[in-house]
Amino acid sequence: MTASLKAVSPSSKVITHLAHGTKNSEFRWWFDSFFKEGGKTDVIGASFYPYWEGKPYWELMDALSYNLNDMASRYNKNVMVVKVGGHENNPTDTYWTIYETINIVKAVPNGKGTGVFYWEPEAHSNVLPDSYSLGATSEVSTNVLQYTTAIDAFSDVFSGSTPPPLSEEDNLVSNPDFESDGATQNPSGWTTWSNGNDDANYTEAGGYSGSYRLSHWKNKPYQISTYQIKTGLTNGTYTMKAWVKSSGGFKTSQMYVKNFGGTEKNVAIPATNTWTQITITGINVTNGQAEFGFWTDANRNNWINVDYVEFYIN
Ligand SMILES: [Ca+2]
Repeated sequence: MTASLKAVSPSSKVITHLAHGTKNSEFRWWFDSFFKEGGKTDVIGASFYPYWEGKPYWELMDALSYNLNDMASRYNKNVMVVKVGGHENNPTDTYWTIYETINIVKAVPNGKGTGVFYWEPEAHSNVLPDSYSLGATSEVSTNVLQYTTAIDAFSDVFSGSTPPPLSEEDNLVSNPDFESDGATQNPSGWTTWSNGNDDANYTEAGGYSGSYRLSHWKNKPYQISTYQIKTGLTNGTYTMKAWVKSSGGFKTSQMYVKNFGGTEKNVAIPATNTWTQITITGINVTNGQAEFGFWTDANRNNWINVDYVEFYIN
């Protein structure tokens, strides 16, 4: 096969590709036999899918790096990750999978790491007959797709100009992206307090990242707090961030953190139709815990949207 390709296109590179890019023993077993039997290839390709491996990407990076470095040196070949991807509903995780994968390929010695391809980033499970869900899009309306922030990793990793989102490994918020349950009242990982208006607290389509967002809304006045209490924290200085939109017009509408050993800190949720990131810095935790969340004291039909919440130690 290689010989016939080179006959018609001498400059074309031949890639020989195996799945399970973290499994060095499989790669050695296959390529040892391949080269022993006279096989020829220009590039050794690997797939990398933490989702299919059933593990978070950060537990697999060392194994991927080891295998790519070994393939490059053992056979003196260029290597590529020819298929990478993550679940469409978890763009932050996918962002970091791509970002770290590119860094690992760049670090293969002697310039032998030559590329990273996302396999079918344009896909979405709602529009494909096989429901393939490892694309990098969200469905903004029926059959209309938009790339998620996951794909930004391809430019960010080289420009370094955009601070990447926090990795899930470091973010202490449970269900930070409101993707865990689909559209529901009282999303998992979060606790709700209300004045008898729990139905004003729900997730729905239209996320800043992924498919879903948290919303507060009701066609009558309501009070809602959607919050988490974290214990067992290392004492130190923390930061909280979230992406928000709001109708404005509230009596009170804010992101807050309290019960961390200091005076409550909060920031108002601005009236805007554009996703806007708000931040609370300098949260000095001295008692090993914190409560953080979103508090609204609403007039009729006031609304907020919230997505991708971060709480992390500096
Ligand atoms: Ca989301």
